[in-house]
Amino acid sequence: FVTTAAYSQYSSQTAYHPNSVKRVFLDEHFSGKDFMILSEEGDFVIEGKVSKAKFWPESGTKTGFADFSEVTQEGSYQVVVGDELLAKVDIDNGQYKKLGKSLLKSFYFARASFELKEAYAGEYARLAGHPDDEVIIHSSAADKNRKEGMIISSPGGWYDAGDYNKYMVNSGISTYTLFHLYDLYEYYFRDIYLNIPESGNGISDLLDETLYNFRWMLSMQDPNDGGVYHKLTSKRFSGMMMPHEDDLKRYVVMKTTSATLDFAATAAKAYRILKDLDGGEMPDAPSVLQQAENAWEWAMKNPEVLYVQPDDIKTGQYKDKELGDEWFWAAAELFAATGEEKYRDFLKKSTVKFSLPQWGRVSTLGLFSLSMQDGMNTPESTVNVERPLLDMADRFLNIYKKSAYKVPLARFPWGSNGELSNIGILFIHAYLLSENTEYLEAADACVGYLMGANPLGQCFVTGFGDKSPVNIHDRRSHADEIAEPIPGLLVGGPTMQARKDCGPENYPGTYPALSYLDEECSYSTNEVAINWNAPAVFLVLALDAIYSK
Ligand code: 9MR
Repeated sequence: FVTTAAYSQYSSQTAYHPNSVKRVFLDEHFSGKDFMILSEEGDFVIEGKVSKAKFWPESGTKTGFADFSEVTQEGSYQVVVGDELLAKVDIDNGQYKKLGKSLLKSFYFARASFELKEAYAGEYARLAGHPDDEVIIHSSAADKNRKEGMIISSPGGWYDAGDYNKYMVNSGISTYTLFHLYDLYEYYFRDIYLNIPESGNGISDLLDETLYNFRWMLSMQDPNDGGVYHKLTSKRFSGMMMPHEDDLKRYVVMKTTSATLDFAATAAKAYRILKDLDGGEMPDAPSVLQQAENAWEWAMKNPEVLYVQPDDIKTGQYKDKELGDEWFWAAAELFAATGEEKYRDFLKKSTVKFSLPQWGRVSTLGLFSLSMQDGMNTPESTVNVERPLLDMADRFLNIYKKSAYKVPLARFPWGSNGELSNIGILFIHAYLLSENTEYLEAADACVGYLMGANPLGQCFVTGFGDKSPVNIHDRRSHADEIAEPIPGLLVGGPTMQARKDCGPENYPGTYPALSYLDEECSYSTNEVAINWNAPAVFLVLALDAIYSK
C-alpha cells in the first residue's frame, strides 16, 4: 500500500478502548468508498463503506468516516481504501486507564507550597513555591474581624492554570468533579495508584490528591463569620518563572457570595465522603459540615455580593452576575448531606435553569449529586432530577448525531475542550439514569475528539499522541528547561474568543473549530486549567470504570 499524505485523515492518536466507538474521519474524496481494516501483518479483518461526506459548519470542511467499532480485539490495525493506507490505529484495553491516570497525576504537578520529589515527579521534580503561610488581607476583604494588611495562613492547593493564583470559584467545581467521580466509582479507585507521596496510606489516591486542594479551600473561610475569600493571588500575573522564583506578595481578595456558596457545596459533598472514612489524617467530617453550614449562613446574610476586581488587582476574575445556580447547588449538596427541611424548602421553591456545567454555571452539579440519592425522583420528591438531565443530554446527543465529526459541540467558548468534557460527564449521568448506550457511545466519541479525531488532527493532551501540544501556556512548563511539557495536561482548545493574544492573523482560518495554536502566546487556546483537566479525568476514568465492570 501507498501511505498517503495528500488527504486528511483523523483518528484518535492513542489507542481506542475495545468497547469504544471507533472512527477514522476521512477527506470528502473518500466519501462512500469501500474501506478495509487489516491487521498489522496485513491480514483482512473487516470491510465497510466510508459514510457519505458531510459539511461541518464549525470547521468549514466536509468529512466522512470509516466506522470499525465492531473490531474489539486488542492490537494494531491498518485502515485501507483501494491501494492507499490511510491510517494506523490501535485498540488497547489499558489505554483509558493510562490516559486517565496521567490526567489525574497532573494535579500533583500543580501543587502549591509543595516540593515535588524526583521519586514521584521524575524529571519534573521542583522546589516548593508560594508557601502562602503569610497572606495579606487586601483592603477589599477587610472587615471588623480581619483588618486590611493583617496576615493569614492559607497554604497548599493547586495552581489554577498556567498562572500561580488560587481561585475559589474555579476550585469549587474542579474539586467537586473529582469528589463526585470518587463517589460514583469508589470500588474502581481502590487500586488506582498515581505514585504520589500519599500512595499506600489506605485512602484512594484520587481522594488524597483531591483533598490536597480541599484542605486549602477550608483555610479560605473566615472562621469569624463563615464568608469565603474569592481568591488568593498576587496583584499581577508573575513572569514565566518557576514557582519558587515568584516572590510577588500574595493577598486574599473579597469575600463573595459565589465563592462562599461554591465552598458550601463542595464542603457538603466532602463531608459525605469523609464521614465514611476512618483515616487518622483526614479532615474531621463534622467540622467540615459545620464549615459548609457556616458558609450557607454567611450567604443568607450576604445574598448577592458579586466579585468586583479592585483597581490594583490584575489577575483572573471568575466573575459571575447570576447566582441562582450557585444557590441551588449549595442547597442541593447541603440537603444531600443533612436532609434538613430548610434546604428541601429552598430546592422546592427554586425556579433555577439547568445548563451545562462550567465554573459560572453550577446548578446541574446539584442534579448530579441528587441523582445518586435514593427516592429523589418519586412524585413527592424535592426536585425532578431525571427529566432536566435527560432533556439536556438529548439536546447534546442530537448535536452529536448530526455533526459530521460526531462531536456534540455547537459553540466554542474559551476552554472548549473543558466544555466538551463536561458534555461527556452529562452523557455519563444520562446513561446511568437510562441505561441507554447511545449516551455512552457519545461520551466515548468525546474522548476520540480530544485525542485527535477532530478537524485539526490535533491531540489536546500533553504527552499523548503524535501531534501533541508542546508550546503550552504554562509557567512551569516554560521555565523548567525540559523540552516536553508536563504530561497529562488538557489544553483549552479551539476558540475565537481572544485571538488578540497571538494576533488574529496568526490563527488558522476563521472557523471556530480550527482556531487553535500550539504557541505559548495563545493563552486563549493553549493554556491548561484545573477546571478542564478535572472533567477530562472524570470522562476517561468513568468510561473505564463502566467498561471494566
Ligand atoms: O476559564 C476562564 C474563561 O472562562 C474566561 O473567559 C477567561 C477570561 O476571563 O478566563 C479563564 O480563566 C483563566 C483565569 O481567569 C486565570 N487563570 C487562567 C484561566 C484559564 O485561562
